[in-house]
Amino acid sequence: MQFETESTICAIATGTPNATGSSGALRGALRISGSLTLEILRRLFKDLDQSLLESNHARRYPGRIELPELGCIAVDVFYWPDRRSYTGEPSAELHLLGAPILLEQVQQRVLASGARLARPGEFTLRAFLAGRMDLTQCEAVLGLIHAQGQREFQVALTQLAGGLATPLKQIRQDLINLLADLEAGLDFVDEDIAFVQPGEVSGRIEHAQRQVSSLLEQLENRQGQGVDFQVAFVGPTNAGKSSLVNALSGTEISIISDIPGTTRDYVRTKVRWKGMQLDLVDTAGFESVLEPGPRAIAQEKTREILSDADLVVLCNSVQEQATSDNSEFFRQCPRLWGVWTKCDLPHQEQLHWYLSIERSFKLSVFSGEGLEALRQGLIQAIELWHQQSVDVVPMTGVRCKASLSTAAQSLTHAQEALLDSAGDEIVAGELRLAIGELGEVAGTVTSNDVLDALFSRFCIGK
Ligand SMILES: Nc1nc2c(ncn2[C@@H]2O[C@H](COP(=O)(O)OP(=O)(O)OP(=O)(O)O)[C@@H](O)[C@H]2O)c(=O)[nH]1
Ligand SMILES: [Mg+2]
Repeated sequence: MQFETESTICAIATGTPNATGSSGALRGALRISGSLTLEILRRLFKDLDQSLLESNHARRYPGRIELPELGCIAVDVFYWPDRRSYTGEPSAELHLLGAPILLEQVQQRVLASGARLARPGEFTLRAFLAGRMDLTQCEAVLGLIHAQGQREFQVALTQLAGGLATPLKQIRQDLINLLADLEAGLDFVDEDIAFVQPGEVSGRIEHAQRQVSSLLEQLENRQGQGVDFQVAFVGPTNAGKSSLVNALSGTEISIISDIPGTTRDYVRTKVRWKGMQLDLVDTAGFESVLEPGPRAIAQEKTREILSDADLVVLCNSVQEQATSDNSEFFRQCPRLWGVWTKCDLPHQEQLHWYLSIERSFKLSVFSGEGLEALRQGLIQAIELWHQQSVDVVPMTGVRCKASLSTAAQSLTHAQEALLDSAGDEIVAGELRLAIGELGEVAGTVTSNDVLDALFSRFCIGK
């Protein structure tokens, strides 16, 4: 991709099969951006009030445009004369009926008036090059375009508002200040003037280290890689695990029978609650299997699922006494809830878990009792999970982690250099590397490869 920003670009932004994948929308928009925007508007809309067009504010005009064979059509013209536009340069949007034939004909007129067709992502690229957005925000725009569901949309919106960029910029700025202090000291080394004491340098680097590793830790959380919250349903055979997963997901994905050991391979179902996606994983019931074979492998799989899950739900029938037999299974699971199943059947008043259980529910998939309480409990758990992490669109997550790890390494080297009294030049060199890496995340320092990789994923018109 060439970063040519001289020409005025135009593209249909919505309302056509290309842009939306649908066969047209009620309203369509055509975007124009570049220095010729005003001139193009003048050529297209002879009836436009020139004094309004020359105003310094963003304006909206009811225009009319004559199209061959189609006649005169109404067009709403939005015009941004200055840097307040999305791209940071004079821009306009023409809003009209979403019929593809109309949009294409208007686009032809715009092209004939001096614009060229925009490349994918070129509007957002211009916004980036004009300093209107940092790279994480450009990726957020891409995240918004591709968001599947409310949750992904929300993550992208938060990122667009500067969610990740704000703490990163602060860490980077602190390090730049520290570097400036060190470099000032280097200039006056012969006079033996220190602008900052070694103990203070170490403290300031340590502060940055803590912040970088906290960001990294939060990004390590699987949300950054687009992995959903995993809930594993485990327990003795015949406890009603598959029935519960089917009931929660509203599917019949798992086979149910009264023969113990019906589920062998684990079964994963995706559900979306309150716009948040999660995985419900049904597993093979606990059995003691002595000889090798599929049943033993199924037990091993259950163990793996259990240690990978974000939340484990141990199911036990109210008619069976819970036992501590499998307590070693739970050693690695991060959170354990308990569900007493089949509560429609006669059972004792007092039910007792042998394991330490964070939350306990009693339910029946036959009567429906308790099902909604469990569902609400799970929703709360996922909401909390999302709140506890810096959530970023997957693309930013991958890019960011690589840069943060390198920055963390440089900061460690800087600390080691301080300990070894290797000299301020060495410490400054490491700080410069860390600052560069942190700058790459926000796009303060970028290579064309990164920009190419990012903007080629956009659609035309964005
Ligand atoms: N009365 C009653 N029976 C239930 C309930 N839930 C499940 N069952 C029955 O219990 C039996 C076992 O149910 P499953 O869901 O297959 O149990 P499971 O835990 O998946 O069993 P495995 O796959 O063998 O580990 C079936 O006959 C279900 O119809 C319930 O809420 N009440
Ligand atoms: Mg089952």
